[in-house]
Amino acid sequence: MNTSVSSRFGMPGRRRAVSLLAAAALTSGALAATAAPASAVTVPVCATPGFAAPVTYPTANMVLFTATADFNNDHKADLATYGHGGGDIEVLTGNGDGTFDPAVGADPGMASASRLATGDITSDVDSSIDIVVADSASGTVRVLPGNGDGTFGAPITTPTILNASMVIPGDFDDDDRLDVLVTSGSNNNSIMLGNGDGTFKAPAPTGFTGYAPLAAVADFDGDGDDDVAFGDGSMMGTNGIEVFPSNGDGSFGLSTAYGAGTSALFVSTADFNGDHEADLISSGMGDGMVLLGNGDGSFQSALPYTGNGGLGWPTLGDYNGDGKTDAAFASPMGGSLLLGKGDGTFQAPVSFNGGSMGMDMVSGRFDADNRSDLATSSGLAQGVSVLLSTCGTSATPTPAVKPKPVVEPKPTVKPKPATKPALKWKTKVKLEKPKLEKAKLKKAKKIRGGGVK
Ligand SMILES: [Ca+2]
Ligand SMILES: [Ca+2]
Ligand SMILES: [Ca+2]
Ligand SMILES: [Ca+2]
Repeated sequence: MNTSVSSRFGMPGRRRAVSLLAAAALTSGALAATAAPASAVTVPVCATPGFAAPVTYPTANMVLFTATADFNNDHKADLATYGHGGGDIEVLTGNGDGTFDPAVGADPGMASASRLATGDITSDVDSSIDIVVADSASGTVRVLPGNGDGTFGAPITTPTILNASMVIPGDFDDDDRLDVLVTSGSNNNSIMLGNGDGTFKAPAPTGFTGYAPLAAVADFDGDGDDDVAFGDGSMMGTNGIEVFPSNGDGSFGLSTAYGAGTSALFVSTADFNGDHEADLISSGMGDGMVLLGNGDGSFQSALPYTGNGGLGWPTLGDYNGDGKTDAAFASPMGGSLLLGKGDGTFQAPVSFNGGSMGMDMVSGRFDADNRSDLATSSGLAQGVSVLLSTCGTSATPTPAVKPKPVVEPKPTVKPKPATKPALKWKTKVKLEKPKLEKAKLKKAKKIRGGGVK
């Protein structure tokens, strides 16, 4: 693994909180969960939002990175980890009640991976969720094709840029096949268009030559292809965020720069004000900023927030179930939860006990309530910790006892506003409900193709 700052902090791969086919989250990231519009959601008030004590599931490796998606097509979120020691990817199948089955190794050949990203990279072959990473040791983008049952086929590798530090899935040429943005600590951030079979075309530079540990991918201007936002890439930077509009062929137009405080090191995306337009959130050394998107590729002035724990990237979700996007931050000293007000600002940060937290954290719906939960690497320990969101009660499920299969709670269907399609953010949708990704993506594309915003 390279030893750049980004690697040490664990490059999040999430990106597009909303865009792409990623089931993660993006990578997660995306991530995470986009909250439904506050106005359309009626939910009980969460009196004292927080997290139950972390439950740690053993892994063979010392977990650096974690991802969540539904790898076995049972509509329950699963976990994947990568770390040192075991030297491979491990998968923990989720039971849908907040517990997970024991870790199973998936790719013993991994040499030095970036943060894990997920999505249906091999969409021409099947519809199951795959894992994609940047393997800096071999200089490749590495895809583990999911078999749809929690296992994976032989890795598919494609040569990539030097010092690749993270991959973020997106559809940059609007062909419904997942591509990847590959970021680097050596200023060669590039796009690799996906062939739909797990391989990619040769890297094409994005035009952003800064250090970009965590970039945001979403369709910021609503034209159907995914765009990219980079932080200024400097630990001490002052430049803010640069937004690159996609040309729809894997290349990008001229960027627009937005002021975003003193350190936009990490940039992620979600809808913070419920207007279904992708917004941006930055963080880094010190505090961060939210930039509300106008839906045409432009953004409003930065709204500051405090409470990221000093250095960390936001893990976005709806942790109190009020339909407004929140941000959680991990640090070795403990977690920090910022509840969204639904206007791009946050309530005062609330600390939570994350146990022995690493820097990498992902959000997902691990049990049957309407709130996002968290999974985090457990510092230097061999395991992944699951933190279920609570609302004043804290019944922590124990991993040892496997509950009988009861009637599986149906995933809550988020109400959609009648007047406006909410499907612009492909990735976000995928993160929470992988099974619906394709259909939603298609629908979103249709809507966008018709010029509706
Ligand atoms: Ca599953
Ligand atoms: Ca594509
Ligand atoms: Ca918005
Ligand atoms: Ca919330």
